[in-house]
Amino acid sequence: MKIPGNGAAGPALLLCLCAAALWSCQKTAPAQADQGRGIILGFSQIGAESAWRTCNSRSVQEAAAGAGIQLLFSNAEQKQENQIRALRSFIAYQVDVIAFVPIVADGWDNVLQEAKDAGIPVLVTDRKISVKDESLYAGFIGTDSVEEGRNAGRFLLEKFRDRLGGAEPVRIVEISGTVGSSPEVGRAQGFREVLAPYPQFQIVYSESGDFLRSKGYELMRDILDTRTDMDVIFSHNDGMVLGILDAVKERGLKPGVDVVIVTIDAEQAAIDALIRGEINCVVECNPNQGPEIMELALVLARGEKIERLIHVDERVFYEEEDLSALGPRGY
Ligand code: GYE
Repeated sequence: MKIPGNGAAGPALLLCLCAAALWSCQKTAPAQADQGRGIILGFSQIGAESAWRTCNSRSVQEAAAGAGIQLLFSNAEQKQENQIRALRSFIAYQVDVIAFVPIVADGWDNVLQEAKDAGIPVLVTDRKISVKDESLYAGFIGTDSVEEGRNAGRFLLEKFRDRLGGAEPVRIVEISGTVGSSPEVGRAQGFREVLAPYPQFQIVYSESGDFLRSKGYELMRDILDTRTDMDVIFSHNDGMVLGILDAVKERGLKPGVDVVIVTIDAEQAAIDALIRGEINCVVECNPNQGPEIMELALVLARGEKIERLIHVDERVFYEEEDLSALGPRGY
């Protein structure tokens, strides 16, 4: 699996007392100016694999600055071992709260036990984890990947309603996200759940593109070398779909017309392609989680409990929808 790094240096633990950023991806105002004075939050981010992720990092940094929370921001450059090292350094530093985006769902039990033993509350953000003891973390805030997958499936039910009950198959190529990550698992699950009652929907090929545009392009170019017998391409994120669009066009095919394209995230570039008719449906995944993360961090820093599961708001964008009033996406 080829994973680009974010630079030659090792994962940097940056003391990030972020000044007001020049540009913002946040739609909500930063939480409670100055309420966070004296609070230190250790945040372990996955890396910068997509525009979505960059926006997610910016949202966290801007919201921390707005709340006056001292943020120790660590970039794991796509490696779980770097994230575990970052969490250990937060524990050694005795931060008030730890928050992190788990690159994959498994493998967190030991380090979270260490945080618990040190009395540091942990907030899981964006991606979900699977641990033996649920008390190892305080709660989760992030996106509902299963519902996103369902929404992608529901669009296809509507798009191909004429074929429901008929004999003609709807052949689907799925390009999925990072293997073992909760969005990869959840999106695949929700998608299949909705389509399962209708046997004409057939997933004829499924491969991970690791949420990377470059991988999406390479995979689709290779797939189109051997087969064009597909009605739908379902991409687990917009980054990959942008590469997929390039590969499809290189073959002289019209994306959105010759093959139906469904994707998840709702980056500006994907919305633009939807408006151009090259994508048929974009399921939103909301990266602007910073303000809520800061509010939850303040509660945890006071030693109080938070809700176990919080999903952020998301919607779906469809072809032929009037999106002229839609503001800039910011990512
Ligand atoms: O869809 C993708 C990213 O974890 C939900 O990660 C997130 C996913 C998002 O890089 O673009």
